[in-house]
Amino acid sequence: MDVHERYMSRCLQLARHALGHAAPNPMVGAVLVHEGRIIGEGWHRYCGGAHAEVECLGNVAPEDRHLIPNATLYVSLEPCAHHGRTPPCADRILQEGIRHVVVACRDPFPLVDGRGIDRLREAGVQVTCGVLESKAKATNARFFLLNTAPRPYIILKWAQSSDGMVAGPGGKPRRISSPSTDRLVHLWRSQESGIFVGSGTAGIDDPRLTARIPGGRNPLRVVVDRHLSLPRSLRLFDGVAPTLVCNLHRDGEEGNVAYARLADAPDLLPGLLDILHRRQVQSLLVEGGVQWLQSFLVSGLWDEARVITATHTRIPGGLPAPVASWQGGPDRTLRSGDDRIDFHTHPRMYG
Ligand code: AOF
Ligand code: ZN
Repeated sequence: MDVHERYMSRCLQLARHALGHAAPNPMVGAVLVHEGRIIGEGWHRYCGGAHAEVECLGNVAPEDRHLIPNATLYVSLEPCAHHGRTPPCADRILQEGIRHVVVACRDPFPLVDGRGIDRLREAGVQVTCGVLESKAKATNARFFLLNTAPRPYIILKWAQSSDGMVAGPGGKPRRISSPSTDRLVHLWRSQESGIFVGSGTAGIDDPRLTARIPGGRNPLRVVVDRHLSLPRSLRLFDGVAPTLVCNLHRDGEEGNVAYARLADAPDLLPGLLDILHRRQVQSLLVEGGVQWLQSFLVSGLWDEARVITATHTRIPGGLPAPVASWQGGPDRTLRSGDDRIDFHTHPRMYG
């Protein structure tokens, strides 16, 4: 790893602090280096907050401020050039008199898309691009997808017994994963913008779909309920977190339950993803049921799958897990209590 890569790696580490907080914005980190010493660091903490560059510059100690024009600014995404919720970072960089900026990757957001880099170069700033580019893109896979594809980043998740069952006979709910895995799943929930279940799972399991860990941010709860037949007594409607009911009949809002109308089609998945994309839902954790998971898998509309296998539990005669052809083993495996968690990435992501 060369010097540029080392500082960029730090930028990415800072950026990841914002997982679950920056969406639909990207996660971005910035580091300011003067003669081998970091004099400022920062990251974009939440959507609507200051951008990473501004955070970083704001964290430079008063006695180091005079060093800024001779320092190199590292940032994991191209500095913006537009007036959004905050003023353009490219302008701020010029005001500070910085002469060298190292960027990991271009910002695909249509209002930026190269303009930040151009503005800096036109003003005589040396801009080095592409340092740890693929790592930076992978870190912001959700943001890149939001700006380049008409759907959210999709993570499939299910828990199965060692003999491949996700529920008891007849679909009767069963606790399958270990308590430590359950806490991890709550962390995963807090990291994504939306969480999805079909109406069968909503009705039978009556899940809360909230992130019950300290400081956990609740995702938008999304359910498909074609004919609005789910009872209001379900926890999904408890008002604790916002819920979106995709259905065939109506649009509208009641408290923090929103309704979005789906076009009636044999396959509701494209319409569902379109609604979520239009609402800027950057990522979706799909928790069930089996039929929906299968339909995401069959259509290839997924980016990651996290499969929890309870290695000591068997459920004879249970409800079989989705059938997946992974094209190779998992990219990562984790042990959690009595469980094994296999992480699969869609083959397209390696491209
Ligand atoms: C940067 N540094 O740290 C981030 C950037 O609504 P706003 O003003 O927050 O702008 C959001 C857009 O700005 C977002 O879509 C992306 O293009 C860029 N994010 N840019 O220079 C940052 N978070
Ligand atoms: Zn910016």
